[in-house]
Amino acid sequence: MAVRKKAKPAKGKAKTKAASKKVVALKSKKPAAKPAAKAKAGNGLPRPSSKPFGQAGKALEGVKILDFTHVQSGPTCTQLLAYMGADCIKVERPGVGDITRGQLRDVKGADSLYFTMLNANKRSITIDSKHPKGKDILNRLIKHCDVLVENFAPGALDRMGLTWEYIHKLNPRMIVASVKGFGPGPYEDCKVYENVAQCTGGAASTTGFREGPPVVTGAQIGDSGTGLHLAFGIVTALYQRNRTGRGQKVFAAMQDGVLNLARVKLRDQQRLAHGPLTEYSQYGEGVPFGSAVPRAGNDSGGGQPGWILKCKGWETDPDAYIYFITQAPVWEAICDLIGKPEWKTDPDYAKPPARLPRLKSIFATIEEWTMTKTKFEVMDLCNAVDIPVGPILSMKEIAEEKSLRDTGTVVEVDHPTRGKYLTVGNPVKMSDSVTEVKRSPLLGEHTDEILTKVLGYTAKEVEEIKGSGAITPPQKPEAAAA
Ligand code: CAO
Repeated sequence: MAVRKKAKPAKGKAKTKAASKKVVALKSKKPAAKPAAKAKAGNGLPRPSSKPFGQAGKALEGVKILDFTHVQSGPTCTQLLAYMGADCIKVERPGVGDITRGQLRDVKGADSLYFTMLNANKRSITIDSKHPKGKDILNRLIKHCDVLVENFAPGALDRMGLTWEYIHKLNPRMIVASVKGFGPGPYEDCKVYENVAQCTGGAASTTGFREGPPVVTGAQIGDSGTGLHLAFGIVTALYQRNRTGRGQKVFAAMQDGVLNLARVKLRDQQRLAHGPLTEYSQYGEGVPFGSAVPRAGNDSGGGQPGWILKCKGWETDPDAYIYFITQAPVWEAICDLIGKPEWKTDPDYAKPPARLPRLKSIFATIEEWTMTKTKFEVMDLCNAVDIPVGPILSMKEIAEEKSLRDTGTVVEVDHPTRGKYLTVGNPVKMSDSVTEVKRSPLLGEHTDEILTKVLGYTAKEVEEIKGSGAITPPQKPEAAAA
């Protein structure tokens, strides 16, 4: 343990007197400087809180987000920031709101699960951003907030008059964060949805089976994946702002986000120039490689071969499967478990390079064993000897999994119009910033509250705003007006 040295006492009376005179003189000129040792000890940070962990506020408490997002990529980002304690003010078009409120509806008249599961812990205000009074409200919000997050089609924010120059002039501290489909280049003006990003980011061409067409994944790596990237960018921009005092643009293209998640395939593309990809089962089957990374079915993306194997009940249960990894250090344990102890010393099986051309038959043999057990029995038996395996869990099993409920990863929330529903809580757990999931807001639920309590409008001004049409749906249907 480090022992702090005590300051040496000054020698003799005279020295003490002189020193105290010096201090008085300093005090009369300017405030006493903080003792250097103290400032250094904290690296300029406040003293460690004495409050118990989890009770010192949330990580992003005090951060105000002007949430101009819709559909999935942007809302994923702002929901994560809200989970971390940011005040997310979601701006929605009067009468319409985020288009997903009405998409894939399962309960008549209630916001869809698509919306409710992406907009927890936020407040909703309706503003027509193209109405002059709506623009005034937005100006106030821009001055009030720290971050504007948006994922409109390219150019839409500019068409609202909210260019970077305009926002930056109004609030030089504001961070303006955007998701778009593509970065600058030939496709920068394109509108993009999830699967477009999966296809253009390299995921689809490398997913699926060699003999079949490209396949998109169920995980929303284009939307939610890019939302995650953007959230990371925003938090780091907030951190940099502490030093520079100014905001900046934060941009995440969905193509880039998907490519970042598919980077092992760009790795393989470059390896291909130096010979076949020996861990792909195609190699063992003697099928030559082309010029681009092929689809690899359920081959493992890493150096430890793996495959999905049938388990007991597969004939009737579409999810009675397990992912089995033949990790080299536990090869002998695998041989013992599946009743093939002779493979431990057989030169055709004992070492990883010898196994590579035989992976198909090796997995077929392991499958003969897994088919005699349920996926959970295989999981238990394998984990007992450190063999990494993954049972294929259905969404039903995940929804019912107690441990996910206990950790707050799957949360049940109550909603005034739809009743109870499940959502995914904060997947990141922090010891000093505990997430409580609050239901998504109704359309415009917090309009009055934000106008008066956040932006300081008087009751009279709010009435005027209401009468102006800036926060209410248009009186006549658009078609009739045209
Ligand atoms: N008041 C007034 N107008 C509003 C408004 C408000 N509060 N909120 C939105 N609008 C307007 C926009 O200004 C835009 O009008 P203009 O085209 O006249 O400028 C209009 O609504 C439509 O916005 P949009 O083009 O973004 O919406 P869309 O449904 O046509 O396209 C999407 C949706 C997702 C394809 C597009 O927004 C996009 O490409 N976004 C970037 C990539 C992205 O995030 N994709 C992920 C989507 S999730 O799969």
